[in-house]
Amino acid sequence: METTTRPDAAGIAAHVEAIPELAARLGGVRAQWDVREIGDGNVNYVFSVHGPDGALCVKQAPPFVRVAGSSWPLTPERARYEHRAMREHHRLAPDHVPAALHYDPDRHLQVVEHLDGHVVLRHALVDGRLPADAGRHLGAYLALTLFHTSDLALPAARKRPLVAEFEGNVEMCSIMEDMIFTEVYHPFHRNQWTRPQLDADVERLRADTDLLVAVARLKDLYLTSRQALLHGDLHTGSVMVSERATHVIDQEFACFGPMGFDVGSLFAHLLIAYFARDVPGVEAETPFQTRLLETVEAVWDEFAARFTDLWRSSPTGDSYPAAVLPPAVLDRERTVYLDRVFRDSTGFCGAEVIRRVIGFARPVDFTGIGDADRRATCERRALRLARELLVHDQRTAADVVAAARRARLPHGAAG
Ligand code: SR1
Ligand code: MG
Repeated sequence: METTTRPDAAGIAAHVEAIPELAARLGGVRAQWDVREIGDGNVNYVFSVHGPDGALCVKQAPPFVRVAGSSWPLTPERARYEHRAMREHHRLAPDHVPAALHYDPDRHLQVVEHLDGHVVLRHALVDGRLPADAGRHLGAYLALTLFHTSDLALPAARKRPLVAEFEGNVEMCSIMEDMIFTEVYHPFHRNQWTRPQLDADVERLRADTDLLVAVARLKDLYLTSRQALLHGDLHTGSVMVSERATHVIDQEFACFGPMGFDVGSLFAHLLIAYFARDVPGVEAETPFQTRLLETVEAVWDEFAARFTDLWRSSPTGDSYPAAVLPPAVLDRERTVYLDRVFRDSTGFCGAEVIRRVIGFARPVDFTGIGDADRRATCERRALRLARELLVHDQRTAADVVAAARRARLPHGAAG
């Protein structure tokens, strides 16, 4: 059954009621259930259902992009890939990915564990709140999901069929291919930026050959790499946090691709939050901004440490065979491998920042700044960092932090 209209609370409750295991989780009877639409993402409808004994989250994919309606058709099959990736990532990182409980292929509807007491990380950041362990949790999540779906952990005979499963997520991947790496670099009807303040910045960026080449190389990497099973859209709106826990949701863009795509996207949105808190003329970084930069470092440090440990303790894949590589050489190669992931991450971070400033799906961190001049100053600084990350290789997370701080320094009258 195709979903061509907006699902309603009664339909969601009826669906849940028909599945005894789900109804039992809620307890009571349907008339006692409280169904609310809670989704604020661009793509799908999301509801919470609370009963006397528990709660569930229900997500339905219409055959179009939610915020655009029927003017932008999109395969509802994305729900199948999301469900499949969520199951895989939950198995690998159960503390950081909710359990996928049910999938209805006809309605393109999934039911997942309700995350009690959580809020969307982006909303928390806009409110000036950042749970102390979120960076460490996200680094662990990235290490577990990316390592265990790579050739370092999976023998080729298991990895190839898994890659093949996700190769079908063509429409979602092509959104990323077009939106991040191409559309923003030429006139396209969905592009938007703070006008007229950033007009000259956009023109300059589109004429910047070094930057265009760097972005083209990243597009090639996204298209050709099958390094690990990615979340595929890891921004701060895809992360739910409570004071103690961190969970990653919304895996509909999942595909095999370069690890740096996930790591870099997360960096990008932490850095967007960092620049969004700037007040022109005030040079000092606020303590909250410092914490955001520390979080970028915490994500990378935890990721690199956990990834290295996993590689040492569970080298169960077919790449880098221990049978032929002496231990000291293998140890050095671990560093080389992570250096490459880091370089890819900073590049993808730059590309993601640019598309979020001048493309579709601009983040509320920036759009929520009512004063257009102030917003443009914040966004211009973010663009400045993005160029630096794309055109000059950064070696460490501390280098990225230093580059972010430099991007805030006044550059002429424009700020
Ligand atoms: C249909 S495109 C919607 C955009 O918002 C999502 O979060 C993705 O990032 C995508 O680019
Ligand atoms: Mg999303």
